[in-house]
Amino acid sequence: MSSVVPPRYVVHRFKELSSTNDWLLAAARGGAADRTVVVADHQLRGRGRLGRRWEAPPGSALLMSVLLRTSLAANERFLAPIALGLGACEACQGVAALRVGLKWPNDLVVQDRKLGGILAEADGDGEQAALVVGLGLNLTYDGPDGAGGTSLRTETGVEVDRDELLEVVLVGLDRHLDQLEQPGAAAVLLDAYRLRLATLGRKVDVQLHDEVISGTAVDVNAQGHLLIERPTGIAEIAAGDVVHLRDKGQLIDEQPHG
Ligand code: BT5
Repeated sequence: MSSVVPPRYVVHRFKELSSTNDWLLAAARGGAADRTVVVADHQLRGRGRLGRRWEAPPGSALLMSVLLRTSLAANERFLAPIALGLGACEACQGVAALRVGLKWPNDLVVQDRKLGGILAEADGDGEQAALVVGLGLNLTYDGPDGAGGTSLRTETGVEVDRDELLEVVLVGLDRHLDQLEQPGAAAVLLDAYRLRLATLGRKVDVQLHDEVISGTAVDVNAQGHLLIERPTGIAEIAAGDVVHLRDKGQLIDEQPHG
């Protein structure tokens, strides 16, 4: 099969790495170019957010990171993982005919089952900052017991070709990043993000480091922050772990009056 990967991507492939994000952050410090990509069959220390682990047996997932030397201003860098998240959702639709949503900020979900996750990290700050955005997308492994995960195979019964999926993800990412160079493009990308965001309209608990905010997720603002409607007003969440609550379950749990 001939490759459709946009030519400016240079893809490095490994059987085993500590973590694709770690490898690429080190490569960035060594001067690696914009759109360098790394893919691994297996990670020994795959990382999630907040020091958590990302698990996947060898060959069971698309594990990749992309280096972006972006001209995005510091307050617009949150758009890079959104561009990757959208590209990944669209790739699942294109390659596996599966509708995948996003859980704020960037989890890939089918219904509420976690299909994939994104970890964005910066090396340095200011204009020279290199952004590394990593994606773990389950092909045949449903995630660790009890984590509520799923895989493309579980959802579709089909084993997707990892390299084909990688190519389509990169093409989609490229398209969204190119769009971002147009004036007013952030608003367009954010609209596409809102349409994918399974969190909007849901009752949620958001775990912050010292409290839980409960309410209905109503929007994301221009900074990508989640807006939660509560009886006391709107809470704006910059970072936190969202749990989608089951609306039906909540109704059943309600105590009858009187
Ligand atoms: C994330 O973290 O969802 C971001 C994961 C990013 C992983 C990619 S893989 C390529 C690149 N290189 C890296 O080292 N990392 C990135 P978080 O929201 O913190 O979710 C982590 C939690 O998800 C864990 O605590 C588990 O409960 C659960 N989990 C772990 N592995 C999973 C899997 N394969 N599928 C579903 N859930 C998983």
